[in-house]
Amino acid sequence: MAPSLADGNALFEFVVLKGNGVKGLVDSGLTKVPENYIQPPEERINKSTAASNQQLAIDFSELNGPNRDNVAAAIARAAETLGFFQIVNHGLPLELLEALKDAAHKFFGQPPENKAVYLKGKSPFVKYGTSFAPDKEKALEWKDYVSMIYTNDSDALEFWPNDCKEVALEYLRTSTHLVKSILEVLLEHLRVRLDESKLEALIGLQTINMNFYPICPDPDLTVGVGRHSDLGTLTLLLQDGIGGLSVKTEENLEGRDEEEWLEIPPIPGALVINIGDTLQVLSNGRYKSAEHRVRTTSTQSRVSVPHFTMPRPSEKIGPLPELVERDGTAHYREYMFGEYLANYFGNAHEGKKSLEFAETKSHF
Ligand SMILES: O=C(O)CCC(=O)C(=O)O
Repeated sequence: MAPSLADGNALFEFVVLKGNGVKGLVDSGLTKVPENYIQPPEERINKSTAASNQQLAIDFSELNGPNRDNVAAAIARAAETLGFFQIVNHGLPLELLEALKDAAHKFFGQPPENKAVYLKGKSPFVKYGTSFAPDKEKALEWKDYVSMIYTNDSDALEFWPNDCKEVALEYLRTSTHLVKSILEVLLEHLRVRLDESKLEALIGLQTINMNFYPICPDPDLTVGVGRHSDLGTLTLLLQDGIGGLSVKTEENLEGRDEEEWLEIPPIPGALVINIGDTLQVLSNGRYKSAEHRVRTTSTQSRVSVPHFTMPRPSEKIGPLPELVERDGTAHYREYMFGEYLANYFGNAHEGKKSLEFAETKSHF
């Protein structure tokens, strides 16, 4: 039974510890946002203030044709400025994208007890949960998720949830190919060559997540995901048609004199790509890991399916030596990626604060 909304501890136990998630709370018939979810005013997302990003989706198929140089330049430019771009004609079948969204709805539509078997700590291959760091957050995020950690195909088929495993694995297989091509373009632009094994090592740890944002009685008070950057190398994201994802531009970007939030509008059939902290570090700050956040909606639940690629925990990460030599200084120190992971998951979302872990004194 759903707890009294006025009892914060009971609500936390119901949503987080027992695995009912925000979905369980919404299904219990709530009509107002409980205190645990009310964001401080500075974190709330006012719909009217986000401008729509006019950047067009990049036609990825042109990377293999006569227009390659222009497409590669557009990818590099987006990575150097906003840290976000969208691609179409990427080669992932549209039926697969539809099947992924359906699988996400199916997984979260199950009774709570079926999802709770995957609660954090129960399996090394799957983590089901809600919000990002519920123990550490001032206000919870209005989101449930399931994270499928990839080791190999047979573990995925044995341990990932039945409703999602086949499509999620197919998504991982096909999108890894895309991620590698994007990484190659970005390295080429920096005039750095990495052998195949080093490239593999930079994306040696991969997860497919499914996010579920239930309808919210008052989106102005809550966040679906708070301001954060991703920790890894590149993220490839499938979003449905509801919208709500926005990215923060930096000051001085393309003539702006102050930072601004730009919507990343849903484009049918497109995939969103964003730069993670690791690529910002590797590129010695040239590529921008993008700060982003998600607004909730009051009309329909939203799903998104990110494919996170990152180095293995035992990988040593730091700015690429060619770039340090060229720039004359390293803006980030070297560390084991496992240390970065522990620091990232040990803190609540707070914009790009995660990168402070890697910054040196010469950081701009
Ligand atoms: O749902 C989205 O559009 C973005 C999700 C996200 O930022 C995340 O899962 O880290």
